[in-house]
Amino acid sequence: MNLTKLAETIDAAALNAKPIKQLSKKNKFSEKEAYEIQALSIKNRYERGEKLIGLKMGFTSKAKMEQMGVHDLIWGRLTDAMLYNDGDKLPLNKFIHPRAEPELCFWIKKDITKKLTLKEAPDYVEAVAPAIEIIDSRYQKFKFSLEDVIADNCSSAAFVFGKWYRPSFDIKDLNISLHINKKLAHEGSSKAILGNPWKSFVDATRLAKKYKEPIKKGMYIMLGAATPAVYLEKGNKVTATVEGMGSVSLKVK
Ligand code: OOG
Ligand code: MG
Repeated sequence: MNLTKLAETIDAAALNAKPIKQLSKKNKFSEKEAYEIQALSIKNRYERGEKLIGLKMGFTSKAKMEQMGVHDLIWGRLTDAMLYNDGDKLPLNKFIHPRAEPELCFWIKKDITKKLTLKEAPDYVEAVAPAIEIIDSRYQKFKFSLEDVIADNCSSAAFVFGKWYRPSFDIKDLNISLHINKKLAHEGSSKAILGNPWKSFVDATRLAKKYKEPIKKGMYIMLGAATPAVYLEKGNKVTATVEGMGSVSLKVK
């Protein structure tokens, strides 16, 4: 099996916003190989000039695992081309079938070279913000195996964050909600993220070490959704609100 070829297939699907069949239907590859496919496909983005600016955690909540029928933590890469500003327009034609999820985002204060403990973690975080992640599986019908979604950079497509707060802001049990055009789509608690969102960050440092993708100063870490994701349609205004942290939004055009 040619991992480079699979990486090219998935990269082209993302670039052209054209869905493909699940890679795993015709190719058997392991979780380790799936991460190799992910790294190879992101290499194509770097070659087009994109820069790595962060990492994202996925399936850190039961709500998400149940919605997608998988049961393991995953991580993916965020590039500068995926970053939007609060209030920006999100061009639907760049995506296949985008979904939004409310999240928390960390901004990294200094390079991390080891797996951190929960106690050490706050020292490495400059700030925390409410955020929206736009996921867009490159697979038809948004259906995949765990290996498929890892190879597909964990559906990463876009992200946006709101105002920054000090890392001492207690984020362990905050109401997190997602509105579409002012109508509540989902709400939950930040507790849904592994019982404590800081644990998601600790896991990110473990995985960054394991897969040799160090978390550096200035990077963004998306900690994973606290609620299921919602499909977006033209004209939607999608807003994520985190208790005590205000809101962040995108307009789908
Ligand atoms: C995979 C990405 C999951 C999260 O926050 O749990 C994720 C998917 O659902 O397509 O980003
Ligand atoms: Mg997410």
